[in-house]
Amino acid sequence: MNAKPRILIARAISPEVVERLSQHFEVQSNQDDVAWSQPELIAQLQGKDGVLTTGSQTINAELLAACPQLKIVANMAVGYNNFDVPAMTAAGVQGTNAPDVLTETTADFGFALLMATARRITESEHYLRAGKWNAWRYDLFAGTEVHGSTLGIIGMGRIGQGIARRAAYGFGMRVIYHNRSRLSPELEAECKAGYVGKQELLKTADHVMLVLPYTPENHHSIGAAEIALMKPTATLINIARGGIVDDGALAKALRERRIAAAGLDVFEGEPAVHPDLLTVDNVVLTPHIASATLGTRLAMADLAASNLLAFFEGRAVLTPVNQPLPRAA
Ligand code: 8YV
Repeated sequence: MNAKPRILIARAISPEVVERLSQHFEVQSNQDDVAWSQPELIAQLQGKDGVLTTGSQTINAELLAACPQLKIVANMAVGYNNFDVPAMTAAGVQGTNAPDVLTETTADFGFALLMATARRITESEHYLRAGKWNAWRYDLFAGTEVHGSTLGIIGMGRIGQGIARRAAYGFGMRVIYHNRSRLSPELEAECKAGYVGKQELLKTADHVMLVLPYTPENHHSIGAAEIALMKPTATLINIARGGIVDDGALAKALRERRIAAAGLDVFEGEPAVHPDLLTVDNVVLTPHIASATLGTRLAMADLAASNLLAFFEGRAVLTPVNQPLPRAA
């Protein structure tokens, strides 16, 4: 009988999925809180046939060249900007992501962050905990209206559509969106969302929600010039990827009250956070937890595991991001 394929689990995941994988593969698992550096990951990948990893671990040509036995990288994330897809394809390495299973949970969080930001929930809690609350005032932590306002969504994939439905049906919001391609008329009608140009969206929306994938082309695509287009009463929510927003320019705009507030779950260079963001009051900051319910994280890991199983059983992977060329022997 052939030896079992050797799999590396690069970040701590739900124990049930480690157990499932262990029944089929020889598994080595990083259950530490700390992510491996790139040289550490390369060292750990020696002799491994596959790896289950997260969106924060870079898979590039250098790593692929240093890990000739590697055949598949299963990302436990819908976003895969951590992959150099052409390099993986050329190297004959299959890439997979984990879409769909996190859509509704992530859309819930986008809305939670919008509510917390517009209604100043964390800022007012800090005030209360600091013992500063001594009287009712008509304008104490007066926020921005959510119901009936206009939500602008940039990036109208599955998660963006989930947010649009929540906004339109749950909160009676007017929804406008901008995306690389327009939705079908049927989907626009179902999401009650109207397509607009990016500039019009930034000028018109009361709340701007970023849900687009990161690409080198949209690096800092929300910077000082774009923020200047927004209403001074507007809020900006980023649940997409760090790097899409110029965090330094945003911190400056928030400090100068050029926009009312921001809610950020993702940061350029995370887990580091731009120091200027830590010193402004009108921003809600969360540590990349939009998909973080145990059920959803289990489903994401399970889908990554299913991709590994399918691959090594010679079946089609469930959620491929490339069609690799044959790997050189
Ligand atoms: C992940 C995410 O938690 O799915 C994504 O793209 O950003 C998150 O759900 C994160 O990338 C770790 O894999």
